[in-house]
Amino acid sequence: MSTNRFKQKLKAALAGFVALPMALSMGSIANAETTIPTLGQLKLEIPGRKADDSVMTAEEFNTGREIFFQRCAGCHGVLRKGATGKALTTDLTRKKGYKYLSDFITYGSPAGMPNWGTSGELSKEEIDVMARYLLIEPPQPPEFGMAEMRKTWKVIVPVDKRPTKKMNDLDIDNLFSVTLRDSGEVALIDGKSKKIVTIVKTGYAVHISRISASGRYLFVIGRDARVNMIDLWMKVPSNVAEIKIGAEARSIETSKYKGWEDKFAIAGAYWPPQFVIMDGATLEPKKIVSTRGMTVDTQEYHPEPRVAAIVASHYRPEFIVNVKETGQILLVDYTDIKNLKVTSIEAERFLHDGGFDSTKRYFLTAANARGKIVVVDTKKNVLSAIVTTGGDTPHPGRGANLKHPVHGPVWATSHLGDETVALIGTDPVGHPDKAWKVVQTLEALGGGSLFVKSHPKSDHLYVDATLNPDAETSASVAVFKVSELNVEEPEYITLPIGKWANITGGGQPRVVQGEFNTAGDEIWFSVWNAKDKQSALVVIDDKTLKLKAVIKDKRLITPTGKFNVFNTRSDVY
Ligand code: DHE
Repeated sequence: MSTNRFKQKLKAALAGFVALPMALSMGSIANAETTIPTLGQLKLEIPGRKADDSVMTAEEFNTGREIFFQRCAGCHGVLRKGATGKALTTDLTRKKGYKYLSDFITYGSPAGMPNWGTSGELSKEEIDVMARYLLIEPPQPPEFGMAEMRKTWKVIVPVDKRPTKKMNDLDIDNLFSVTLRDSGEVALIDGKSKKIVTIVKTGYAVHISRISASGRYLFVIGRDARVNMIDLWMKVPSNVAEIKIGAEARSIETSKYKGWEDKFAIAGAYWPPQFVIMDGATLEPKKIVSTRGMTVDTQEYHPEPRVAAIVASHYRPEFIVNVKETGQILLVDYTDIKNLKVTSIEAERFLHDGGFDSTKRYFLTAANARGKIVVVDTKKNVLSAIVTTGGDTPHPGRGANLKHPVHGPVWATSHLGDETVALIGTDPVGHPDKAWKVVQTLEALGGGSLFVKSHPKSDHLYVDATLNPDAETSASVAVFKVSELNVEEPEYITLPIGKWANITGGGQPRVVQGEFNTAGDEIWFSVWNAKDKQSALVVIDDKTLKLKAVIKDKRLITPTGKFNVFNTRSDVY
């Protein structure tokens, strides 16, 4: 037990985030065409090159494009308009020039740009190519409309061939869907026995799992925008439908409003910037909606507003869609898809992840690069507040709901860029003076935190520090006792989860994303190592904070997110 405090202001945490292996599958994008100008045309100096030299050869251009999509697009955007990372449009890059760009890529910056050169991630030759690549116009990747989507759509098991009742003896509600990031699979693990029930092939670098309101269907989305639909009623759960909804994506959700359970699924794409509403039983694409449009602040057109988190309203037949770059939150009414009604809420730019308060009425979501949490009232369909967290880059996941001994119901977010955890009051009726205000700031292990977690039955708040550059910190979790938050500087307990996993064969395993079981008496963490190294899942007894189990299996390759069926479908966190 220790209360070590790492107070470094860890901008490097952000750098680590994008420096993680990100081999995106960008096949369709890799065919885009562009003309490559000469140095004379651009009036640019590149040491050792003459004015009539092309800025790069076609081969170099392909290399640059591939590296950009793998390493840079997540933060800077495919069209380089900037989001978490700075804009890299040619009006800016040409002003800075080749030398500046290659130095920047080599050494990084304290504001979060990874040091691609000095870290050894990119060679000198690759950095040279990247600096030149940034001097020419970004290629516009192809669109992906209904025709392309339908070509990829497969119903593997038609609805009338599926079981009419549950064919296995699994406790489905206490099943965990575990992302096996780099093998493009999910492991379904029984919550009680901790045994792997089956491993299901999914899209490349799976991002998240979400579960239909009934609990029968599991939806998984990969970074390559492939959606897999798994039927948990089958003797051995497996894929029953599949579709690709673009070139790159992160979010998926299903309809949850009473009377509309399991009716629709929705997936949001990073490229092209759009979302698609699909049939909830077959994934047949029904309606594609582009998210291109005006930013909420300067009201300028943005060509690449990516779809970040999507949640399903419990108060209305609506999906709530975060549009990252424009800062619009769209409330999409799915009762009449032909005459689609969308309420557009002016929120804040750079929306990312978020979740509900304990009543499920308010959606709290991070505008991470703006240091804000936006609150939407999903009953009245209005913006309730925009809260400045006071920390650097809030990153809540779905957040954590706590009953604070002084401030009443609060929702928590940790931060990528520093050690703080902001607690925001969420009870406008019982505690009106605290609602939508940061009522307390906790200090946890250090920067690089990705996720916080609690459960209505737990008296603990768990905070990871996954991307902290210090190996011991990134393999540990801070735990606060909720009933003891009534002091000015609450202490936390450090759980050395990475150590408990007793990983053999090396690597630098990072501990990420706690997830409770259905009963709310144990919490699971991933011990996430490189894909050729041993990883594990570690289960902690929530009452005693003692190690309960370590799950190891050579099939558990790069486990990251874990999604308990009951908690995910009912938004319990
Ligand atoms: Fe995630 C959720 C985007 C990197 C693990 N991630 C999300 C969501 C978005 C997102 C928009 C919310 C989806 C929703 O609720 O509908 N993530 C991104 C990125 O753009 C980013 C920063 C960079 C990238 O290029 O992908 C990124 N994410 C990561 C990782 O490196 C993580 C740690 C490991 C991995 O598997 O790739 C990671 N993201 C997760 C997890 C969730 C998530 C586990 C779901 C958390 C939850 O509790 O719901």
